[in-house]
This record gives sequence, structure tokens and C-alpha cells, in this order.
Amino acid sequence: MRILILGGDGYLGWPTSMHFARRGHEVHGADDYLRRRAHAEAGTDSLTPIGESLPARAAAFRDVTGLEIGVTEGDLTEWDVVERLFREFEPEAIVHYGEMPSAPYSMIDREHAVFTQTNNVVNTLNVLYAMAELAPDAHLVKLGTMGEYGTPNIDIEEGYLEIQHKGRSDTLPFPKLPGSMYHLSKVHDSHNIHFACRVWGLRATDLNQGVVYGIETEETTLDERLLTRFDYDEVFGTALNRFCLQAVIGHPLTPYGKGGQTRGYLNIVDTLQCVELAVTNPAEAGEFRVFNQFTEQFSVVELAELVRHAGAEAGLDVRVEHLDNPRVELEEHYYNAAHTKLLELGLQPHLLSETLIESMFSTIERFKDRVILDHILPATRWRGVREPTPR
Ligand code: USQ
Repeated sequence: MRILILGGDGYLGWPTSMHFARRGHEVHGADDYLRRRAHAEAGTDSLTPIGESLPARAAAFRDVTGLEIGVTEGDLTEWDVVERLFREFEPEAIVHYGEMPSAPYSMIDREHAVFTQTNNVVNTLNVLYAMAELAPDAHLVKLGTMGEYGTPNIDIEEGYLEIQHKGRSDTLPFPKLPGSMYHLSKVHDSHNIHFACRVWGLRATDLNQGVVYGIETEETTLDERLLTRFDYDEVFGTALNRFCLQAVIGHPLTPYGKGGQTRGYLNIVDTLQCVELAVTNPAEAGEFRVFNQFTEQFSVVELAELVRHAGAEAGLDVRVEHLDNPRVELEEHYYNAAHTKLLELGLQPHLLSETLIESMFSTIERFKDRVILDHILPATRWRGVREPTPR
């Protein structure tokens, strides 16, 4: 199958590109290095050293495997770039990771919020128009987020809710209570994609993904040049990845507030499995399918405790220090989200284990000289102005 990977340089986009190429698909990745630029501006970087550009990474992949990954360096908010991609590559499936992915980044100030929503909403609109005009039978597999739902006091369903109202009933999109300008951008995308399916008959799957953890996939371990990025800073780093790094470098783990915030989590290798299941089992024409993509739920304190315990086993002295919560979010709440649709398609979950945490410790250990300490503590606040970065 011809598979276009938007955001092909990212934490998930790069391993996904290699995964599909190794399974015999024709893969083309596109990226404009948004995250690399954001890191350069902030003085942060990936823990793992990654190839200097997407063409350099594709060349290394060709060296190691003899397989090709096509590359476009370009900004998807520019119609010319998207149109050319669709005309020249003629994708049958589009895996769309190509967005600004960080909640804190979107909450820095007005400029970052406007950038996040413009970038994400406009580039997805361009993809939808390109599909309608140039690839109406292609299948869009869009990375959404579990954060679109927020933390309602009822069970979260997969995309839709059956509603009885004044004697009538309907199945309607599940209500959304997103917790950041970034999460809101994904809600806007979902509405736009749903519209394009209803009105133009496009086919799409919205993967409402939880928080991803892990560093390695089958392909990234083939050669050091094929590593994916690993972020641990306050803006792009996510909970479990940050805690593992903090444990290795002797930094106290940083649960925000009470730490009862519960989210769905999944291993990076399961992200690849889920995306492959979605691509190889496409939605029907006109169908807007929603899958909740995670394998387990944890609260932040549960994660911290798991890392502390695995750290003790590995001979690390891990401390846990609750910080004032920089975000506005419920710190104790009900959370029970359905996630059966990917399991029904055959997902075999790799659940979080102490062994996995210890293997993350040892990969982090190899690169710990690269850690930039300045940006581990949170400086981006949901309310009020950003505080100066502690030195
Ligand atoms: N948290 C801490 N301490 C930390 C970092 C985070 O307590 O050092 C807490 C946060 O306050 C939050 C939870 O952990 O309650 C998750 O935060 P996160 O930074 O791991 O993840 P989040 O900001 O929600 O965003 C990440 C990805 C995003 C994806 C989302 C899935 O960056 O792209 O959409 O996870 S979900 O969380 O299900 O919405």
C-alpha cells in the first residue's frame, strides 16, 4: 500500500515510517521540523541523538535495510506542499501525526496558542481538501488524543454516545472537555474530519491516543542512526518518559499537585501496532470511525510509585516530590474509558512492566551526558504569565 506519513520526523512518525517500510509498504514521510525548531528556540533537545534531517535518516535506513522511505521537507499549512504530495505520491492511506503535539507549548502565551491551533487545524483542512480532490478513496488515519474527552464524571465511550432526550434517541459525538489549547485543536480537527466524511464521503479513523511511553521499537534498535527522539523537558516530555529520565539522573520525580490525574497510557510499540491495524482495516466510505488508543490507565502517583519501585530494584535512589500543579486540571476524578475496538481488530498489548521500565533506564543511562537540566521543572502555567526558566 502507498502510505503517506505526515509528521514523519517525529517521536512516533519516524518509527511508524520504518515499521511500514519493513512490512513491504511504499512509504513517504513529510515534515517541516516544527518540533526541532521549538527545541532549538527553547534551548532543549532530544535525549537520543537523532539524524540531522529526514533525508539523512532515510539514507541511514536505506544503508541498514536496503529499503526506501521517500521524503518531503515542507509545511502542510501550505496548500502547494500538500497538493504536490497528493498528486505525486497518490497515497492510499494517510497517517497524520503532523501537528504541534504539546499541551504546555500551546499554553505558553497567545502567540503559541494561535500557532498551535492555526497549524493543526489548517494543515488538517488542507489534507481533507487534498483527499476530496485528489484521493477520495484514500483512508485518513488521524492521530487525535484521549485528552479531547477530558475527565467527565461518566464513562468515556469510543467517539460516540447514545443519547435519550425528551423521548427521542440518537448516537452523537461524545461530549468534549479538552484541557489545553493543544487538546482543543484536536477537537476542532475531529469536527472537521467528521464533516468531510458526512458531506464528501471520505473515510477516516480518529485515533484518540493516550500518553505514549518507551524509546525502542523493532526498527530503532537495528542501528544507532535509526533511533527515535526522546523528549523529557517540561514542554515536550510526557509523564512516564520524564519520570524514567528523572530516576536515572537523580532528579526527584515530579507529580503535579495531588497526582490523582488518571490517563490512558500505551507503549510506543503498541502505537505502531494500532496504526497498522487501522491502516490495514480501513473505514468505509463516508465513515468517521473513532478508536480510543491506549492499553492501561494509571494515575500520576501510580506511575511515580512504579518508577520508584523499579528504580530501587535497579539500585537507584528515587525520590518523589509533588510540585504545585502548573496546569488547571482535576487532580482527583473518576476515569473509565472504553478501549475495545483496537483489541477487537487484534491488538496484542505490551503492558507496562518493571522490565520495560528497567530497559528504559538503561537506554537513558547510555545518553545521560546529553541531559539538559534547565528545562525539567515546569515553567509553563495554565493561568497567568510564564515564569522565567529556573537556572
Ligand atoms: N504530569 C505530571 N508530572 C510531569 C508531567 C506530567 O504530574 O512531570 C501530569 C500532567 O499534569 C497530566 C498528566 O501527567 O495530568 C499527563 O501529562 P503529559 O505531559 O504526560 O501528557 P499531556 O500533556 O496530556 O499530553 C500527552 C502528549 C499529547 C497527547 C496526550 C494524550 O504530549 O500529544 O495528545 O499526551 S492524553 O494525555 O491522553 O490527552
